[in-house]
Amino acid sequence: MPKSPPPSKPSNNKAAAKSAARNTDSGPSRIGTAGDDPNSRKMAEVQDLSASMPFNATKAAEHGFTSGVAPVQGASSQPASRLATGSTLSESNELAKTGTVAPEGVNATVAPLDRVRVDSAGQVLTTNQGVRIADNQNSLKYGVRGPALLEDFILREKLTHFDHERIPERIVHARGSAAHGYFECYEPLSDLTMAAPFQSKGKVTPVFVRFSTVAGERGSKDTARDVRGFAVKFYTDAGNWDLVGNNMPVFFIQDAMKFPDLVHAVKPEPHHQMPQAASAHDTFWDFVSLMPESTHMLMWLMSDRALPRSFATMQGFGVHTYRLVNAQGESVFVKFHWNPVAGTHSLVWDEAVKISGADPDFHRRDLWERIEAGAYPEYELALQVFTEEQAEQFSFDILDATKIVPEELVPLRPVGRMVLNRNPDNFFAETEQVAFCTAHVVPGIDFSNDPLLAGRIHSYVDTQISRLGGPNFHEIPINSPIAPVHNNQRDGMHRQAIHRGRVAYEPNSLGGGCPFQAGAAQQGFVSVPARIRADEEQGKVRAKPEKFADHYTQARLFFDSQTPVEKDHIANGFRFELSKVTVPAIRERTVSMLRNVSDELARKVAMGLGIDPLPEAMPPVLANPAEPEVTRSPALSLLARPGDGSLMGRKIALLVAPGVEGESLTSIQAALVGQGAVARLVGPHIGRMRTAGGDMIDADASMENEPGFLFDALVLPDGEEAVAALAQDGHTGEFIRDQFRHCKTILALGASSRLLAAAGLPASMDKSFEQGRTGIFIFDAARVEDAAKAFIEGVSRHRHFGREMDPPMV
Ligand code: HDE
Repeated sequence: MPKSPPPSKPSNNKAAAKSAARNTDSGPSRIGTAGDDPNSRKMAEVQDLSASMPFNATKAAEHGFTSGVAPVQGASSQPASRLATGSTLSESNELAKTGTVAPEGVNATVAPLDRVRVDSAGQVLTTNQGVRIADNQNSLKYGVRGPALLEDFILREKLTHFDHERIPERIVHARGSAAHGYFECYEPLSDLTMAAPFQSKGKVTPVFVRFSTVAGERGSKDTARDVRGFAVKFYTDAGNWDLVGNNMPVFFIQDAMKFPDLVHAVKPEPHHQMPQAASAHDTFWDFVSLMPESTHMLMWLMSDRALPRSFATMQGFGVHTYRLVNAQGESVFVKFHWNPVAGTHSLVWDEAVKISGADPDFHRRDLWERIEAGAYPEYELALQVFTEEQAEQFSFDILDATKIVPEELVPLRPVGRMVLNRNPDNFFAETEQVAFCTAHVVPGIDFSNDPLLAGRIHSYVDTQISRLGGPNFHEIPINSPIAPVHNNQRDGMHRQAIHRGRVAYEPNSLGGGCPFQAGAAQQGFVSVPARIRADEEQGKVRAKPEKFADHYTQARLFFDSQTPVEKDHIANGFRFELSKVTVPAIRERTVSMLRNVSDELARKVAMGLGIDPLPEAMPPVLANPAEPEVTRSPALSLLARPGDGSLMGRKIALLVAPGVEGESLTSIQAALVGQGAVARLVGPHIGRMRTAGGDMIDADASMENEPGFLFDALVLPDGEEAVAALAQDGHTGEFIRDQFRHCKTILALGASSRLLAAAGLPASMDKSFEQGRTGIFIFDAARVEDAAKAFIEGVSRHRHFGREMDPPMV
């Protein structure tokens, strides 16, 4: 065997080292005495850094189940100085644009939004290249009457940018409104979860919340009958956590495979693109009546839950079962609930239809105005926590998104509150560009095996890539976390981070191993090793667990738990929607499905649709479902959560006309405003008018531009002349009738009680009006203080359904 040559001595020729260090394409076999220049020092330090990691020390830990559940921290090494890891030696040459060297270990693209806020006060107009624009009125032409010139880069930049101002809208939930705020934790939950927002009492985590409808397009009405999205992005210390929920706790389908079918069925029909933002059409009811698992969700959708009064008065739900995981890796199942402090309040259908014409932005406006007025929407977060062993005993499957866990079975545990206290500065930059993803979880939160959730974990990232133009949507300011971001992902459309150094892979020695994997010890995300139970059949399969086939037990639980008024509204919801269906077979199929929920409901719906006799009940898929633990859940009624009764954010109309009694009017207005209500003077037209006492008042709304159904309650003023003028105006009767029909609180002061009768309100109710039993109060103007008290109490009860009639008498 030939002897190997003795190791060669490294050269100590400084000049040679210097020139070797100035090449990017070759180098000496060994690094000897370094030159005293930066190039040689860098070469030597790179060699030392790389040599400090002679092999991949964590390779062995990549194998085996045990290492899989407790990953080790990645190896890293400290360079002698920052020379070794930089991209370029010239980084120390500072310029106005380049700025300084990247601060060590910092990704400056993640920081509070201040880094991208713009205010142009006192500034001159420029192009996007920062060139000052001398004339923003005219294009460049060859002579004042001559042809426009192609060289007009200012005009072309302006038009090109304008041409591309729109981006694709969300495929579902396109219509939405959002606000910033914070989540505050009541008490540490570290026994249950290591999720950052729950680690200490009083811990505050910033949030951005987007509410939405599902079916309508971006410009569609707010008050459609629809599920509302309730998506919360928590900017936690440990990364972004998105809880992308709805205002109903169940969903139409059980498996992601059916989502495109559901959405195709509910969206406007493909041949004529009608109807907009409505489920009341053939394809939706054709699909759901062939999908009996949707029955439970249909109960919610036909109820007033689908017509919230405000985003501030609806609940939110995570829908799926998730997991909480503590630092020991122990996990429990959890359901998330958001409960509004203002209570759950809804519109009625006739009102929602009218509002959508007069103010399609009703919910967006309400959210914006509440926040501007300091009446911040607030919700309590409550958890339902249960173990895997408990879940196995339930009569339903907790992986089935068409099932709830009744509160009577697993009580709600309040854990914190969320306050929305800041409107976005720019709708597009924030509300439109925000990208929620169910895949965004943080250590301490994990998924269950719900097959609907699994599809969502894929879908949201995928949809953002086309909607927001590439894989770097996480760098858009509203989406970037406040937690540090460091990885080896590079490039792609619209990349903003400028990464220092040449390392974009791992493992590496040239970057000292950085960024290195956190491992379990450094709070890296470790999935719960949820094992499939040994007694469950193993193997690849496309099928559902048997309990998923119980389609009606919980639909019945929901219906049976409603108050009589709510039951009527549900029946009317079905009646309306199915009356818009053009194919009788689809109506009948739906009624036959409803027979499995309640014959009372099926009969009412059938009667409203002229279906006689009742069709046979649809054969259930599961003949003998398990006995439910709970058959009545009062918590499922909207009326179970009246809220704090506050008038904050409520809109009240005070009708005025010349000759109105000014004193009682201003006194009642002051009392209402004192309670946080928005009490507006609504006249035959806007503008100033003289009161009976000779003072001037200014109506800021008119019965034409703000019709009665836009208000939560109505005050009719005293003053003979004003009442006479109002009685002459056809709008007054409509205003009062809508308030009456929608069961809102009405106060008539002094002379204005005449207007009630003139509007056609039933005289038989006079007695109860006087007693305020039906939410209609008649007071002498001299008793304005008593009147205000009674009226405020009436408004805080939201609606007075005692006077509701179907069909309406007025
Ligand atoms: Fe969504 N859903 N979804 N969804 N969803 C989207 O993501 C999807 C589901 C929900 O304000 C999309 O960014 C699939 C249930 C909300 O920006 C898309 C499935 C629940 C929002 C998508 C579901 C939701 C979305 C469209 C079945 C209640 C609005 C744009 C497997 C828990 C978020 C986007 C916002 C938006 C997919 C079912 C709630 C296409 C595949 C169940 C609140 O990725």
